[in-house]
Amino acid sequence: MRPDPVPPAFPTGFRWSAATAAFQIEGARGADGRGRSIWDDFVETPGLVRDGSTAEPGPDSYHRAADDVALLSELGVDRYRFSISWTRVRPGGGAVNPAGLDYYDRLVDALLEAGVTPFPTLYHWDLPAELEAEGGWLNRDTVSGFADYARSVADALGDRVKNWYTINEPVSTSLQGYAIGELAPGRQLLFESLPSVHHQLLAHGTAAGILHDHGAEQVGIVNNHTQVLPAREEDGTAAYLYDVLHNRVFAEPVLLGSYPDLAALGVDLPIRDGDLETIRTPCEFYGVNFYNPTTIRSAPQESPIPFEQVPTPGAAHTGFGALWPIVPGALTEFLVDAKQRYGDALPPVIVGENGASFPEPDHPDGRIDDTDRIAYLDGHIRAVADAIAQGVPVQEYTVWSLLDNFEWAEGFTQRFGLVHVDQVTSARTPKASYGWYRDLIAQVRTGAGQ
Ligand code: GBH
Repeated sequence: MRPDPVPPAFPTGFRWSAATAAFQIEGARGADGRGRSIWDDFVETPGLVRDGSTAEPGPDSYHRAADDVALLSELGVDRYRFSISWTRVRPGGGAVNPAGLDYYDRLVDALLEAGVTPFPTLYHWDLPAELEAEGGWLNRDTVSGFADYARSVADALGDRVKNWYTINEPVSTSLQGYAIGELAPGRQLLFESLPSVHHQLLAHGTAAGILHDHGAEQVGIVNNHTQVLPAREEDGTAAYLYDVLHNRVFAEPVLLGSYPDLAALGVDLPIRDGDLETIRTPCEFYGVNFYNPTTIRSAPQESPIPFEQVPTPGAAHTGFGALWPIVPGALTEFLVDAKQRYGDALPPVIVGENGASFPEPDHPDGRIDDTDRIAYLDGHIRAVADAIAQGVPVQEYTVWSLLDNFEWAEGFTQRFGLVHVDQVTSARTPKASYGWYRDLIAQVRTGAGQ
């Protein structure tokens, strides 16, 4: 079904963006003295990545950044969300590697030249492997390592880059990386993983202070959020716990300066005096990555965790499978609920990622008419407009992703791009959704304020 031809209404000044992340697009892992990250270890461990791929070359954006900038410019986005690789800038978490900074220095200049505002993320999951060997995000020392890294990036780019995301989706790192092992570093610590939550949030607050000291105008964390739905009436407790662990543990220290009550889980976080003040450092926006609602039921007695995820009844799903339902209204409801819950403690919201994968050929002959992606994006963009109409201060919307890229444990099997990428030749071919998004941005801009 083609979307409604009447474009949604957005306030004047609403911003549009598209996103990528370093490990997912750069390739060129041997270039410039880049160190090893936990993702290099993960992709080299047989059986962990679905198609056995290693992220190389993928889009090869390390060598093709000019192509990416041209695509962004033609798309007409206000900003580009990309991430900076800690292992290029400070290999091993050690001394600054100027050659590693050069790539980002050139990318920033090229974006500014093209009229696209650079909006980098400091941490999108590529922790130096040497730091993981010392405990990674379970170890409080990683916070000071991150502060040093943030300082060196701000020193090098802060004259031109004024807008920053600190940490991407700490929930994915804690739950999938440290608790159940689906993502790097592949640990299976269940509730013992929780110190990684506190240390990532502390790293966010510490870096936010450093970036502000370097003249940053807009800084924020970007959390992955979901609307949690109980499968049956008797699943209320399981759904409540999942909401605490997936959403509230990450939102409330940042917005309110306190953690939700974790007593029911029997865990203690390694909080020291002053930590919560650091985590609550005032920020100019709150980043929300949103993909789908999550339906939860209580797990069988023998399970080590008290909940499990099940398909959302009645919902179609993306190419990622039954646990990735398509329910655009869930985004409106999540945003309205967050505004009700947090009131004035919620700063302007930036949707930092939203998008979907669908099965598409590796080597298309001709154009990819990705009507299912267009419908998904159209529905979620209208859901954002609805939330704004209900009083939620959303300022910006970002498509995940500009490019087909390396989808972590799913390797190259999931395509999220507005632009198709041949994973062998790295050739870029805009899909129908690219032209659709370009036209939507232009129409909304023309119609804004009317
Ligand atoms: C975001 O994660 C990420 O920020 C981004 O890098 C990613 O490409 C994008 O979404 C699309 O997934 O089946 O073991 O591979 C959103 C949360 C975490 C959901 C990983 C899918 C897959 C786990 N995602 N998860 S696995």
